[in-house]
Amino acid sequence: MRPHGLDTIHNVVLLSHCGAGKTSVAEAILFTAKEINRLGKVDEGTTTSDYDPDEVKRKISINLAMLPCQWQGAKINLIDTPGYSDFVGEVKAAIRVSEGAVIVVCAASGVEVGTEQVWTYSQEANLSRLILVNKMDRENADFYKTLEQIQSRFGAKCIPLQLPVGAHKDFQGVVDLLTMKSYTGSPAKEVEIPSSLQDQANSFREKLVEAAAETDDRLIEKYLEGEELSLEELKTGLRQGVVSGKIVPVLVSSALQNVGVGLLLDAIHSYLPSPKERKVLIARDSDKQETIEPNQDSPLATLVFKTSADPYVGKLTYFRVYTGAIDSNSQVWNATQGEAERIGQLFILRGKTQEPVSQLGAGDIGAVAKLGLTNTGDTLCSQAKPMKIVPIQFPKPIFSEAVYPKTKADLDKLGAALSRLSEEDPTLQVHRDAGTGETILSGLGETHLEAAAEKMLRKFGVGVELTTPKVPYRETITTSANAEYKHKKQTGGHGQYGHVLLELEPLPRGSAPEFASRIVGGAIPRNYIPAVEKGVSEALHEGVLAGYPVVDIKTTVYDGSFHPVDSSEICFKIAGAGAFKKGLSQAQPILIEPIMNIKVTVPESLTGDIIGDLNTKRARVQGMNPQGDVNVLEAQVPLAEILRYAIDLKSITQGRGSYTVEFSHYEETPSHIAQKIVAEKQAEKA
Ligand SMILES: Nc1nc2c(ncn2[C@@H]2O[C@H](COP(=O)(O)OP(=O)(O)OP(=O)(O)O)[C@@H](O)[C@H]2O)c(=O)[nH]1
Ligand SMILES: [Mg+2]
Repeated sequence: MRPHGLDTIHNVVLLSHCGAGKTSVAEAILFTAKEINRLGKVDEGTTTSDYDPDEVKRKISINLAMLPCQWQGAKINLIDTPGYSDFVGEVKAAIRVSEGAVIVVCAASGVEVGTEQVWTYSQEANLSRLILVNKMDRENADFYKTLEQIQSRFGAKCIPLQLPVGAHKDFQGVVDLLTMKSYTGSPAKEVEIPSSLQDQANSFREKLVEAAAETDDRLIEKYLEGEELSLEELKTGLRQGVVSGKIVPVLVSSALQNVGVGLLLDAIHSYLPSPKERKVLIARDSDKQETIEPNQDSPLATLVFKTSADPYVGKLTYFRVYTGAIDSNSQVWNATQGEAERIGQLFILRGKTQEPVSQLGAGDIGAVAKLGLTNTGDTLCSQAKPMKIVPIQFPKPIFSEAVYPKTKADLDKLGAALSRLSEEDPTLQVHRDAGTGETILSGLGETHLEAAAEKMLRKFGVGVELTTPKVPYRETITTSANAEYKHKKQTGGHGQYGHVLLELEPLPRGSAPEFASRIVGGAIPRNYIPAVEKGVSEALHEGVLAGYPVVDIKTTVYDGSFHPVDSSEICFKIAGAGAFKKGLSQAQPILIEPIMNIKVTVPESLTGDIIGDLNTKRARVQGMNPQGDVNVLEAQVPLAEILRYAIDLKSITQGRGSYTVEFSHYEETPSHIAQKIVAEKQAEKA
């Protein structure tokens, strides 16, 4: 492959609702561009893009995949992404390194939830777009109905560039409204437009010509004077419209039959922008951003957008070059970490295959193996001119499960495997819950965590079980109490003696534990006071109700007695713990539970259902802010009620809702629920 410059590359992300056909379209593109000589199928697990064993098994895409091809002298870096919402982290990464997007819509299902979501993401990222109405060969495929949905949701700027010839079993090809030719069969043959389609084609062409003319003063003048615009002029106008986002052409295909794919490649090449037409976003200080022009001859700046564990080469780092060029076997500066990094052999990736290259220039995308300190989101640049490219905004985890290793051998490898997993996938997080002692894996949904567990077994050989996490309840007291404990034993020679009186007082929620001494006159010698405190702080680990840690208490030792021979530190520790436990039982102990702040974003029409559901979850709705045609609900809700909210919300809204959640504070658990928890704990103990 000859090296490509800034203006002969297109970085194009494929986006859609799950299953609209992105991976199949990508496969047909590679086949049409002669990068592969056999057209693989998702259903047979033979596509270039879905090569990961988990993808083959599930017949869905899980990871983004790089699928470069050559077309008419240009290099098209196609990036296939997963449609399933649990894997949106991959989508965000792919969008960040693209200038253009092809949004695939299924001709039978029309515009779906995921279509609207990727439309919004690509709009936020300012990507130039094409829409591809795919699966025209399917039963129930309806181009005109789908077009109507597209235009009503996304606006009249979505204009057909093509019309289908036939549909379902009779789908034969497409009419190109610019050249007014038909292209049917695979490989495509140019034929005349069927007479039955002629009027339709004329009227849609008129709309396309008008839109193309409107992008340019000179063209619109000519158009309004009734002059015919040349094909070149139309293409130029159309290109301006697409690059600026004023026009989104709608195309037609059947990926399975490889129909319409050559014209799609033509459109990507002709209308989607090159890296040269997009500025580079640089982060100056903590939150100041500025843009610079991309330039092949400037100092190097590349953004790392993905890290994966490859079975053969180890850690594989995907990056996009924004300015300058990067060489194999060189040294670069990791500006994010502030350290130098050695670069070995550079690769171009095509699915799972890696082609070695000596250099990658501005605008291009590649990978390198075995980097030591570089993470996703880092900028690799020249040490002489360090800069940081604005990193990718990944969604925060919302769904958690507890991870239990299956065997002792799994336990030993668990920590390392989990940290590599979260290093690979920035939408996964791991932490140990100090309250419950569980290892918690958090991500974007149930499927996301299941896939992570499968990956852990396959790549790192660690078998785990995932379960709903325990709620980190706490215990505290509601009134003050005094308690006395005397530890006294006479066994043969030396006896044991410690005697302590404690006062327990409740503190406000979220306080640090306090301990004080009011001993005067040496009722307990001063050197034994730390032992009393130690006894109390050990007793804090386990409450008297259900054995949860005890919090928000001030303990004061105010009296006691000692024995000149039999007293010891250990005796006062035992007495301190004993008095504290007694005090807890007397001070009307309660169970408290974590309350979360939750923000749910849902379509207007589903707001009532969401509030209804939240009410059954003991939530307090605190605010409702309409934003466009969605509502953002803010509520406080006990963690115990929303452990599986990702699943509930998906089923209530068919995937139209999203939420974020964070810890707020602890509150008393209602007594009927607390009683149940205490009873369960006691049964567990017995
Ligand atoms: N009839 C028909 N089926 C298609 C076409 N394109 C894709 N399919 C089928 O639709 C299903 C999903 O196709 P994929 O290519 O995996 O879709 P995707 O958008 O990559 O799916 P995700 O990656 O899971 O979001 C598979 O069974 C394909 O064989 C098409 O043009 N016609
Ligand atoms: Mg796919």
